Amino acid sequence: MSISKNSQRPFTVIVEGNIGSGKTTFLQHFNKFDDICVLAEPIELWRNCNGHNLLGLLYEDRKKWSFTFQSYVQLTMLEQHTKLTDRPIKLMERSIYSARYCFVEKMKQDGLLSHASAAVLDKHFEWVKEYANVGVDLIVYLRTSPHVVYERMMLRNRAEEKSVSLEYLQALHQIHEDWLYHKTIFSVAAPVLVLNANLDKSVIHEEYMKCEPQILNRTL
Ligand code: DGT
Repeated sequence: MSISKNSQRPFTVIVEGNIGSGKTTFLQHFNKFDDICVLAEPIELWRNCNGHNLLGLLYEDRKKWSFTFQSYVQLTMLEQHTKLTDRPIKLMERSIYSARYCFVEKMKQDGLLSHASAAVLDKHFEWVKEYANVGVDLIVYLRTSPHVVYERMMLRNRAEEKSVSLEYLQALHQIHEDWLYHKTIFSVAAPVLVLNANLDKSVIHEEYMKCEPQILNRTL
């Protein structure tokens, strides 16, 4: 694994959006292209870190496990960003940016991280941004309304997410909006393409196809 900032990286696209916004389906849509290295979110790693289900622990007791969880998310995201590939395009589900700007931010707002823990995460994040090869070229924002993703989340019934409330999704939505749509908080690492991800699965592929030129031809 190389984390040299100077080493070449593929054209890198990150897919962002609220929990349940359809990032996995989006990635599946692009799986068919030989040019693209598709990297799904490392959620299975978060569910099994040497036998510990960190995602489960997090939702059981957020105050106790937020720092531990985010430390591991940051590591696994760094691995994804720097994973070598021969393909010219890399498509990633989420990023080290949403981990910090959305999830850590929400934890700070909710008082789940001590000032000291937040400082450690921030120092790590700032170092990675400065010295590691985590640049991105395009951000695809799957824009949804919180009610829609809440329903989807209930339907998929992921065991760990039973305690996730509509209020939590609304707050997370607002942070995504401020970061990627209004661009009023944090810096935006690349141009943002906004898609209507409220659409039903039966028609969403047409919406996804709107991205194909930007991703495959790399023109913006
Ligand atoms: P999709 O395909 O759009 O439905 O994607 P999801 O909902 O499977 O993926 P995502 O990343 O929105 O959320 C997966 C779970 O992991 C969800 O319970 C939220 C949690 N999660 C993801 N990234 C982070 C993070 O950086 N921090 C925290 N606290 N939770 C995270």
